[in-house]
Amino acid sequence: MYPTGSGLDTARSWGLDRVDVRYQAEMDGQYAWSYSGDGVVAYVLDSGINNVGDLAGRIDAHMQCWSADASCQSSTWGATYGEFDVDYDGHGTPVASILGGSLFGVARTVRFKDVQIWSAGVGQSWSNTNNLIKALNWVVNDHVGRDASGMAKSVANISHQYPGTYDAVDIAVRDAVAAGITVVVGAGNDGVDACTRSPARAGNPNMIPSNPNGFSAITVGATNRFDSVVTFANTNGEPVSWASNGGQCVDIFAPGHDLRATGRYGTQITFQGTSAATPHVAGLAAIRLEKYGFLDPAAVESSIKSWATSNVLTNLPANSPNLLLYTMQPRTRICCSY
Ligand SMILES: [Ca+2]
Ligand SMILES: [Ca+2]
Repeated sequence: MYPTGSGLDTARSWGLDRVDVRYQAEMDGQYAWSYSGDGVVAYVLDSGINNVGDLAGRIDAHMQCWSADASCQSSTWGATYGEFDVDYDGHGTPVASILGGSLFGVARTVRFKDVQIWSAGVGQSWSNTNNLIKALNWVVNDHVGRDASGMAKSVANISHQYPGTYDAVDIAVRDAVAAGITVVVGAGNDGVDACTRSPARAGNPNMIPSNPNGFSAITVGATNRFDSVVTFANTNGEPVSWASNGGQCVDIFAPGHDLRATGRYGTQITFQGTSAATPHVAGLAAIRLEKYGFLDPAAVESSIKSWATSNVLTNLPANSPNLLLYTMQPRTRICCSY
């Protein structure tokens, strides 16, 4: 039903067109991939994923983590909690679509688990860090439950930020990484140093409390179609009302401005922000996990960063890495007809 293995498709968003090549001049209007995230579970900690568009039939669990319950609750999409039980906000659906949708996604055969940390404004309070912590705890248990040896292939996408730093949030990220889950986090859209935000700062192992083993997330900033980091001063003829966070808690940049994805009603929408950049990287993490069978999160991160395109970005915030996501994977042909 969905493409597997390698493939080539019209790039329905400039971000897909950009990440499969090294340089602007090579953009050809297409997106090519040699792995699609087979066998990988993508946990999307967000406003929910609707079973629509290029995500239909791809979601294997639906967890509600925004109520006052001590732990996340399994629920039936659209039924258990009524209108709150779907992606009412319209954020999580395009995030998932960019990560792995069959039309707009980077990793087109990944399976999803929808871990809803807010809905229709419920639980989205900036002071409410408990939902994300509950969600990460559930993800760790589910990941371990899939393979007691800790070798399940898992990526968690968190396109969500709080307006300050919260030790408990970053410690929960640390514990998920320690369990073997590659955690990918948005840098945030405030135009500030990402080290002043949680969980964005968890991209830098030195910013996570009690972290002797140096675990960290992969924190992602956002670029536009001209390979400029999105800043308030950015021109290029495209208005911006937000700016990517930057600094030494950011690991890598990816397309995050004026993108296309499946929206909550199943139709194509425009979507942007570091929320949109992050799932591009999470998609590549899924591709890496398929390609190598299993990698621990540190190996996934180092492979993505060492394979990234260096020194093509402009308007880089101070102390940020000049690294742009590059997804194309060399693939050894297993058989004989060329
Ligand atoms: Ca391309
Ligand atoms: Ca990192």
